[in-house]
Amino acid sequence: MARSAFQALTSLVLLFSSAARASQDHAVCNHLATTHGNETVQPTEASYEALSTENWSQTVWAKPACIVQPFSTEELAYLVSTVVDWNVHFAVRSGGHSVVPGAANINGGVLIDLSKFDTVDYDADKSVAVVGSGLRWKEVYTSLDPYNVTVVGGRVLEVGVGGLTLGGGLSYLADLYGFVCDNVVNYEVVTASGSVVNANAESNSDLFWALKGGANNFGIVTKFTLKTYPLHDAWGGVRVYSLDALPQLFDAMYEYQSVANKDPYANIMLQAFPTNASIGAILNIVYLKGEEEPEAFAPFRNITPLADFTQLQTFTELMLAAPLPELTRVNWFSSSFKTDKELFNTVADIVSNGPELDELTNLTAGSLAFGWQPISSSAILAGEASGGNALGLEPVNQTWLVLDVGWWFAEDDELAHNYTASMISKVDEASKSSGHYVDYIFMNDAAADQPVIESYGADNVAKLKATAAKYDPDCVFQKLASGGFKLP
Ligand SMILES: Cc1cc2nc3c(=O)[nH]c(=O)nc-3n(C[C@H](O)[C@H](O)[C@H](O)COP(=O)(O)OP(=O)(O)OC[C@H]3O[C@@H](n4cnc5c(N)ncnc54)[C@H](O)[C@@H]3O)c2cc1C
Ligand SMILES: *[C@@H]1O[C@H](CO)[C@@H](O)[C@H](O)[C@H]1NC(C)=O
Ligand SMILES: *[C@@H]1O[C@H](CO)[C@@H](O)[C@H](O)[C@H]1NC(C)=O
Ligand SMILES: *[C@@H]1O[C@H](CO)[C@@H](O)[C@H](O)[C@H]1NC(C)=O
Ligand SMILES: *[C@@H]1O[C@H](CO)[C@@H](O)[C@H](O)[C@H]1NC(C)=O
Ligand SMILES: *[C@@H]1O[C@H](CO)[C@@H](O)[C@H](O)[C@H]1NC(C)=O
Ligand SMILES: *[C@@H]1O[C@H](CO)[C@@H](O)[C@H](O)[C@H]1NC(C)=O
Ligand SMILES: CC(=O)N[C@H]1CO[C@H](CO)[C@@H](O)[C@@H]1O
Repeated sequence: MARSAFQALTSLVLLFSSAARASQDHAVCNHLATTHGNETVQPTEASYEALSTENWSQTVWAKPACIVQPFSTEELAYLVSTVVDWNVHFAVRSGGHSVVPGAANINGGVLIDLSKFDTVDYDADKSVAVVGSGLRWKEVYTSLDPYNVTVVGGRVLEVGVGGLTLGGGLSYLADLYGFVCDNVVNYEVVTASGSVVNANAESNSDLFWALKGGANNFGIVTKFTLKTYPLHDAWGGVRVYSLDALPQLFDAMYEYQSVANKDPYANIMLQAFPTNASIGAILNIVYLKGEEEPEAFAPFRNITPLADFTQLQTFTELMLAAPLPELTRVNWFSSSFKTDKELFNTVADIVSNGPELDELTNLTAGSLAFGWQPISSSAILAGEASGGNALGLEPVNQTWLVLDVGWWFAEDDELAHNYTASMISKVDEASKSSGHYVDYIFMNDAAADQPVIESYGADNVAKLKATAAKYDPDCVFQKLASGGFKLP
């Protein structure tokens, strides 16, 4: 009796507080619609539907109380202080390609859509470009192409600049210049108090370091100043193989990753679709010079592809050939490990023959792809040379494995998660037991429940927390913007 009365009371309180929250959400949205009508989209407006589902995976679609699209840093600063004053929950979105529910969209509350931060300003004298945080990489690269320069950025052109850069960022230029975050020289940030702060090596250097991998825990970045590098011509493209070629491809991969001096202009990413034999295995080959068939790719030469699309082209054209896959619901998981022949064989077996594959295939439109991403110690050393980042990586050669799972219906969300989580934990166990585990989970390829920031190491976590306490003393980016990879 007492127990059920207590339960009834708690649910009443919960009901009341969620009703109170909803009415607060509507009040702030009505206020913003009155004062900033041209930046505020209410659920009754025609563009709301498309904007609230402007995400790659349907698992992250949500229904915010309203969507705001500030068109300047000052407007964003005003908006943040308003939302904080009203104590309303919010989410921040750049390209919307995170697969983590709640990271870049929100049910109720305010969605801050950065798409109006969309300019690229190239400064040839300083060899930098100031890039708006709401852009996709396509606009960044095509704006810089006329000058024959590029930036260290994403590998698929539809993906957003903001999330990719704040998660560390893997680029085809990483072995040469470090990760995407290592090539940011200034962040313009709106903090929780509504102040505009520039974070770089000279001023606010603690925030500068924290943003290199620290995601949305410190403020909202409006513009990134990125180093530019001369680059125009490249060679490469994809080669397609049947799944039968996987053992040979893994042998070649091991050889490629263990040569004495890996050519930093050479990049490989192996993707395979063990649940979809008709797609098979795809090797993305990228050489950052206009030279055909460089020696770095020799280990792959004797494996006959079903199709070969490698050619001389511009670097942007090469990346344009990799479209955004059209999948309905998506999740992904990440694991990192050192280079070892036996471990490679074990992992290859888990991801291409594991019992989870049958289970996944039984889900409606269930499919699994794995991506094998070699990372050289030179990438980590280049990051250290440009001031270091929060990622906590040891300078060793390693592989960042990603498992991408796709399926159709919401009722299968949990099973898709569980089977793929089971595979990644087998990979983790194999690398741990053989002594080749790398304690780093790549945020941009990680599932919501993977402990990403914890993997940066205790010292880095302590520094990140101290920085958050300084720039966001009221924990707004932990409590009101609670989606995404948060500080532990
Ligand atoms: C097809 C495909 C290819 C990919 N290729 C690569 C790749 O080559 N390299 C790589 O590193 N990753 C890659 N990724 C992963 C990608 O980096 C992540 O999905 C990333 O989250 C995408 O960034 P976004 O801006 O589109 O995401 P969003 O979903 O908009 O944002 C992700 C997170 O970052 C936060 N955030 C975004 N912008 C800001 C900002 N300005 N200020 C504060 N917080 C912000 C959001 O709040 C959210 O929590 C790829 C993803 C896909 C789908
Ligand atoms: C919105 O209104 C403000 C103030 O009236 C104006 O300065 C701004 O240009 C408008 N923005 C858009 C996107 O129309
Ligand atoms: C860019 O490179 C191309 C091809 O190498 C060359 O024709 C063009 O003149 C260069 N443009 C600039 C602005 O340097
Ligand atoms: C990483 O591999 C390269 C060759 O690819 C080698 O020169 C280098 O010594 C290795 N680095 C470490 C730290 O083992
Ligand atoms: C997949 O579905 C088929 C048909 O329903 C069933 O016979 C089989 O046992 C299932 N496989 C797994 C691994 O659940
Ligand atoms: C992969 O196979 C699944 C069946 O398991 C199918 O539904 C899906 O469409 C295939 N994916 C692609 C990209 O062909
Ligand atoms: C998924 O795994 C969790 C945790 O192990 C478990 O509680 C849950 O029942 C599983 N879900 C399904 C649908 O199997
Ligand atoms: C507005 C928009 O781009 N929405 C897209 C969200 O993602 C789905 C699935 O890829 C697309 O069909 C929508 O067009």
